[in-house]
Amino acid sequence: MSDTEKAGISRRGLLGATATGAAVLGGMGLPRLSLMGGAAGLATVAGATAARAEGGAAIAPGQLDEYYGFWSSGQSGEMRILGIPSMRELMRVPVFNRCSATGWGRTNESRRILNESNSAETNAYLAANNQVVHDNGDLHHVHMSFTEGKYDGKYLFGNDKANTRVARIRCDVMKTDKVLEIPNAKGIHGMRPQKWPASNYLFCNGEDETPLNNDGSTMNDPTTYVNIFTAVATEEFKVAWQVMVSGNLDNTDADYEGKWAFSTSYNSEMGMTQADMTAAEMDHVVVFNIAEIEAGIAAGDFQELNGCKIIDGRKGSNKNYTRYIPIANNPHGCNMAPDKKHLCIGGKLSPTVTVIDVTKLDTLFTSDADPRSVVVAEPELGLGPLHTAFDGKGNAFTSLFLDSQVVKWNIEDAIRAYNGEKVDPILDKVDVQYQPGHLKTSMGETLDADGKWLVCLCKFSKDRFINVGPLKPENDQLIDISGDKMVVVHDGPNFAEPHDAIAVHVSKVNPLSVWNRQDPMWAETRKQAEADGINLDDWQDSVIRDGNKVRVYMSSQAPTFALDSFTVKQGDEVTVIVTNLDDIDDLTHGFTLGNHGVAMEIGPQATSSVTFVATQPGVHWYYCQWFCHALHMEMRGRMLVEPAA
Ligand code: K7E
Ligand code: CUA
Ligand code: CA
Repeated sequence: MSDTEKAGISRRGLLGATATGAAVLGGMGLPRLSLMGGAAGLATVAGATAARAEGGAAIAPGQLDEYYGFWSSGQSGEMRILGIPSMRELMRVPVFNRCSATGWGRTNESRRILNESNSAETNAYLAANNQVVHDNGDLHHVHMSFTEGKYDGKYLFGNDKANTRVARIRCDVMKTDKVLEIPNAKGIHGMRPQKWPASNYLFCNGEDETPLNNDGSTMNDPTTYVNIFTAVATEEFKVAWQVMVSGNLDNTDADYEGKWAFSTSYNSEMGMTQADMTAAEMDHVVVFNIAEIEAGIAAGDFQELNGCKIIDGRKGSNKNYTRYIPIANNPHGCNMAPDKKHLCIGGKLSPTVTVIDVTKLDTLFTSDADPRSVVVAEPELGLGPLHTAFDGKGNAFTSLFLDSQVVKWNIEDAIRAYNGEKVDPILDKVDVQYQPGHLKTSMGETLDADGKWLVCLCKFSKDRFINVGPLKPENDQLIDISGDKMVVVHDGPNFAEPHDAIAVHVSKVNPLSVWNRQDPMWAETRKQAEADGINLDDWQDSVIRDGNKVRVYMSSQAPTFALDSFTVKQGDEVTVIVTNLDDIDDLTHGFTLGNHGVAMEIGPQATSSVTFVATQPGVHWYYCQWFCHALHMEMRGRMLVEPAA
């Protein structure tokens, strides 16, 4: 038994014998505070509410937020977690991006997830371009899974408009566990989980038109182009079915009865130039009839392409799969109100929001009713209406991109005005800084909408912050909507580029602090370890040679790696497998190998692995890059690479 091993075992024994790891750690080096105690936590949430009542967004040091804000990050490709109302950034969760800190996109575990569903074309492209994963993503929308119209705290989902993917994030560990490249579609933009009875489907809009068989045999004839709407089965995270539609697909939402999904289309013209895309006076919303589509699939009324069942829901297909409701030129946002009845479509080029009564939609499938007969209001709200959010009290909040405002309006008043009554549905307008896109209310896309806060994601921060060069931050503003008048209470600079966010009450989410040793994330790695006769749950300091493949197993416990050196030969393919045996809240280690572009996070009780070819003979130090202990600097060791003969 090596000295290191002895040290490790005795340290583990010490920690295991102590009820509060935090106290032990404090004694060993860094002082650590536990801020998450049950009673203390509740008290500070109450404190946050008190601060809001006083009209401020301030959350004092040591106080906790009342809501998790799950933010998209657009072209940064990650998901971010902010606290609301403090607007403090709490965490970044890599999804489609690569992450220097955590090794997402570099570790074997993350590469398995990122590449699991790649098409043959994607794999060929990556190989030809010396890439192992796509390096980017464009994550516009984050939504949580629902049970009966309410957040269930199980999963978050995100889209990748750039590379036609969707991803699932586990809320228990706040890590991405599934990535799906969607065949046949191009450019997944709008994305929403089903709300009722549960999020069995994730609805995904294909924004970009291409020939269905996109193999180059036809390219310049847009009449052969189609767009694809996809339902992903959320547990298996596989395509359940697809629908071919007329016109492109922008944003989407689902109703509270599990009957419908809806998508806006700004290019019903199937134009290939901007002039052509804005030529028609009316575009449309597509209504998807879920039960009819399921029946059509069951009855075999589909074509199969790239492993997906595609139903024809185009205009003129004379089937009950879809209906097309005309909407003024180039609509954008698509938001279902928590009154279970009203769907709000942002006009964008039209100053209106179109309100559709979804309880009338059956008539469009059972009669020759005019598709516009389901429109019950169309208030003129201002210039550039994009997205709408709700307070659960009958009011709606719409972002006005061109006016740089948020407008609060009443849905029932808008309906009365549409019916000819003299009533102004607009209740309030507030200036925002500057040119807002999405906006979200606390719990507002669920039956628990509570009308407390609104987050407005401005595309420009114009004059709001000191100049940081030609590239400026965006500005996420927090608005108090608890009173009659909206009050902007916070400016939150943010990096490229949040499109959407949701505000989820802390009672809905309950992440772990320490990983479960049996987590499926490293099941493959565990299998290999078993084959090598290694117990990943125990102290490991083994180097296994398998031809020119070398597997280096080392556990870690603050502040040591089980191996303070290991030896390989130049040209070996080396896999380093690190298990963090510390089982203490907030005790993350890392493994960074100097001059090899290798770094990874290993959370408490987690296993992580990374593979590389040792091409450079000589001495290379590895170290823990996560500050974990007073002796964190000393948590390092050497890889000795013997020159090839
Ligand atoms: Cu309006 Cu991609 Cu939801 Cu941007 S989208 S704002
Ligand atoms: Cu372990 Cu720093
Ligand atoms: Ca158009």
